[in-house]
Amino acid sequence: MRVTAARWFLPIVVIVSLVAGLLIGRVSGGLGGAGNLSQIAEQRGLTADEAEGALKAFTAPGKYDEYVMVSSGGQSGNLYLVGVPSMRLLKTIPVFTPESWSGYGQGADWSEKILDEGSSDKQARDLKWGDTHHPGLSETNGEYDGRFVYINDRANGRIGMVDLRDFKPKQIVDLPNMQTSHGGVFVTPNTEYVHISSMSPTPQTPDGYAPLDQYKEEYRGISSWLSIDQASGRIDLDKSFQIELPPYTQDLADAGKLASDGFAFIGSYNTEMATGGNMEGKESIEQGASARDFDYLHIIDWKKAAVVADAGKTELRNGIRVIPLQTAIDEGLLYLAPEPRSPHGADVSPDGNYIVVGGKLDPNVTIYDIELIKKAIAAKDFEGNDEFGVPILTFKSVVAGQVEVGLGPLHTQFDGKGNGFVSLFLDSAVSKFTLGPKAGIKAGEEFKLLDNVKVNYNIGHLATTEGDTVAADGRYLVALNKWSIDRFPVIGTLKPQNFQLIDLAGPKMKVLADMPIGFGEPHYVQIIKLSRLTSAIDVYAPGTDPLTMAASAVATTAGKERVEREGNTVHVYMTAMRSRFTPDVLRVKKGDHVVMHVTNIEQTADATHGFAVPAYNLQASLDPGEVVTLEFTADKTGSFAFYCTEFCSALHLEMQGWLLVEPS
Ligand code: CUK
Ligand code: CUA
Repeated sequence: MRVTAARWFLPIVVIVSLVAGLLIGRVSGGLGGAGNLSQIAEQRGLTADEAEGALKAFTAPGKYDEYVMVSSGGQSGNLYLVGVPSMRLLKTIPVFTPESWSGYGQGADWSEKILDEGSSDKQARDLKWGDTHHPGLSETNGEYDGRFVYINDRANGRIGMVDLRDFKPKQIVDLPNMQTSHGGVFVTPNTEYVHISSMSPTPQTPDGYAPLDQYKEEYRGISSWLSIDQASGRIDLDKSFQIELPPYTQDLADAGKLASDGFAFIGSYNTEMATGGNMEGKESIEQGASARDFDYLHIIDWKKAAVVADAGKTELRNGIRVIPLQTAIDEGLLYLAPEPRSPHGADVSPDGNYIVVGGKLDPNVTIYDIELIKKAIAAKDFEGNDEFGVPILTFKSVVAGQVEVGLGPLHTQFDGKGNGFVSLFLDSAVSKFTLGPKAGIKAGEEFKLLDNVKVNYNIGHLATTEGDTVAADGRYLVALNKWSIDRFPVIGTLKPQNFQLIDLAGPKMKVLADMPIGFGEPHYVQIIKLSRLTSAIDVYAPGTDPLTMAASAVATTAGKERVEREGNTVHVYMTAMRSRFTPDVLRVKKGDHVVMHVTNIEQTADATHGFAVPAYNLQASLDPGEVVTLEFTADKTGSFAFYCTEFCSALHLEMQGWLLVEPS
């Protein structure tokens, strides 16, 4: 379905020149369809630029976009899939939050299990929300491979895994020893590990409490290396390990690749270790955390750390191996490099040579070179140690260059052609700059500002197509703007977020389209070529348990539907197909425990049925081939209608039945 360049080249040239001609008063006649297009542009009040943008972003009905953007969903606890360049919303994937359409977390066994297991004793409560920030697509040899995506819950210190065969979550892990999870959901280049670090340091005490005046002694940051089972994509905590870090606020992070393979880089702020207390005569955290001119980029040798963990130089802490801070120092796993003023992003270039850091309170991006870092480590070129004894590499020895890009630089992405693109929160802009010679930039051209484009408004992250991989292709950039202010009609006091599509094809960046996001709040996205999503299935094999992706032991086939009673427990083996449930009348006694195994026995793509028993607060969605189990105790008598919630056929409205709970 991809549109070939040849098919588009001529029409685009014709249309663009027509539209341009129209605007200088040359109304074209006698050119059929193309002439009409210029009239349409005129009637709709489009400038030539706008009309061109529309053509560049437009994906015709029935055609597919070249890329799929996997977006975090912020406080919605979800992921969203968006087509690029059309910016059409394709789908919501619930992860940390129940969702009614898919019946996620609304009674179906598999989804309840995921949410329950991800809501462990640590929380001592049923978690039904999350704050998703950073999706991490799985990789092979540093390229997206379309197998899995991982997503953090910044609020509750958790991480979820979505299988890109059926695009449904399979696992939520409540991470031990860290109460928040934020920086660097990234995979290592062959998805050996998924990394996530803490944001707020946590006391590493048995009860998780320590007074704030023991912040330096008891609180610690954590870098988690979660081992991935390659067949299922699941996290195996037994094979995972954590590295204890100083109680700084560890922030965004990225994996080394190619030249820097085996390393990871985590930015940090609040190396001042401010703890607030602004009603107790102390500075607020905001003031305290901004006092120093430098914070620290953390440099972790994760391959060495894995060896150290396997050698047993760890403590078992709440079920996971932890490399204590002193061990990390002694074994040479952890180094710091100064980074200017309250940095946020830390991003590795596609070639792996450069690590770009944006300091929120500094107008420059600072660009580190992995070769210089390795040299400084080998030569013990340290400008000192931090309070915990971690060596600090000499700033001048490890920095390849700085580029003044504008105010409030946050995050950087790349085009694979030697350029970086940095988001400027305060300037509401994106700046394009060159990296150094190791990224293919000619001598004399390195570390230069090339271009700047305004965005609307207050951009947080930005993402380029395949931008986190070794195969960044520099086709499009999406700006993820925090504020939209006046871009859309007044529709209340809570405004949409705004994604803006930016064309990177020419020397000048150009905004092509706005996409208001009416749910929030996305932080980061990754953009994968559609052609890489080769694991995706259209229909489940008959009788599939979505949790295991294997045949379910309780699947039912046509003609094998039955009701089995064992004492007070009633097992119902039900099928769903257009347009009936079999059986469609269920008789139980008050107090019975009812276990319903429902199989959608269809094999036609998109023939999804819903199964809702509103009286018992149950709702499931059954895609073709899927089996779900719903359990409840029939504790109230009554004649309760159940029905299919998905408009599946001409006789969908007839797809209903009765649950009769008779008095006992
Ligand atoms: S953080 Cu949101 S704009 Cu959580 Cu990635 Cu930078
Ligand atoms: Cu099945 Cu409606």
